[in-house]
Amino acid sequence: MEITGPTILENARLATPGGMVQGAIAIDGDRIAAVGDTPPGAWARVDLQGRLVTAAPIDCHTHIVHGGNRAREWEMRLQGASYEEVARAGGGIVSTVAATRGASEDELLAQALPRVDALLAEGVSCIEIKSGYGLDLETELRMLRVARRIGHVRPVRVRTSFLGAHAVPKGAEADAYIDGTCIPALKAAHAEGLVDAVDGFCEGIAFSVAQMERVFAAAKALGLPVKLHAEQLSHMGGTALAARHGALSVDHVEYATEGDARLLAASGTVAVLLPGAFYAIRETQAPPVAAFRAHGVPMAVATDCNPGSSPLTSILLAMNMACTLFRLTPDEALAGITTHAARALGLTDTGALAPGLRADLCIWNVETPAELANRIGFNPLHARIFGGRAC
Ligand code: DI6
Ligand code: FE
Repeated sequence: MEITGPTILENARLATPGGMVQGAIAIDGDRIAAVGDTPPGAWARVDLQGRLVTAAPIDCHTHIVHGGNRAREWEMRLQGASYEEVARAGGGIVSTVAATRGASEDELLAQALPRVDALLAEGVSCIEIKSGYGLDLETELRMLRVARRIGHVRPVRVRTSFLGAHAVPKGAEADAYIDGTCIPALKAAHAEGLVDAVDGFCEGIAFSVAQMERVFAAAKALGLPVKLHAEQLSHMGGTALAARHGALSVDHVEYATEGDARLLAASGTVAVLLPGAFYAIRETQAPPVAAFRAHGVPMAVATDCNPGSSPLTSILLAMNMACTLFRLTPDEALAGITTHAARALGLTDTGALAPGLRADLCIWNVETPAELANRIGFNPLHARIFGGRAC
């Protein structure tokens, strides 16, 4: 498919914020010009033959830039070791830190691109990419530079999150690391224009609420929005902290409570569900989806693509898992990888089929969102339109 000028895609099934609409969607330049009815004028026309059109998926939580892999550690976990046991035994995040520190910018880019391409093959238009496997100033910045380069060498938008507070590096003490390395690295990365948001891992094996509070204060001083890996393995109070700071999102949230759901609703913070991590570490506690729903907390869905807890590079499988494992409806899962994913990144110009938004959309060889979410390991993408161009 090619789009060379103002174009009407007609005979489509459109998944709009208000529900399914039969009809046409018009694209003018990099924007959606109309949804539902056909604007007058001399537009090129493409017959979609009843195909489903959605906003393009946004993967709003990834650690897609990293060195090496952790297949060996996975084998250990298959023998019975838990994710936390592996981490305490010197495996886990810190082993990826060693591999990432040892890789050049070009090597990190070369390792990341096949994973990026897997997401693009499913139509993804925007990827959030975190640092957090450097844990020193130089490597944190290198990861973020690689993330930015991905947006230049592929037709995809990249949003970066500084995740210096991901793990305590070997031999360091947590408080000294936060004040002496993490916060100075954040300032340096921001000065280089490498940071769109600030993230952290609030957990027993990572950082406390008090430590994250200091990172968030530094983010605020720089005018950067915050987000947090919260209540993934235990209830630490990270959700309440994030809500207090008006965070864009709290991510994982398996151990969040109904009280947390109330706080998130009040602060307008998105709950990002990461079923790939839940699956891969054989977690048994599912996030409180019913409470999120009852209190009107927007739920996003993402891959959490990382070498340890979620070696997943399929946004469609994340969508399927969100339904099967967490009981989201297919419509909720679709909103989770589009509208609410955009919101989790603070993006207001994409993530829905609505006039005036960026023309980031996907045409699928299925008829309904349920068909899109239902299959496992099947990619029905017909065409991907990124900023008004088919590519
Ligand atoms: N939670 C996760 O699931 C990932 N990071 C985090 O804070 C895991 C990252 C890894 O295991 O390498
Ligand atoms: Fe993560």
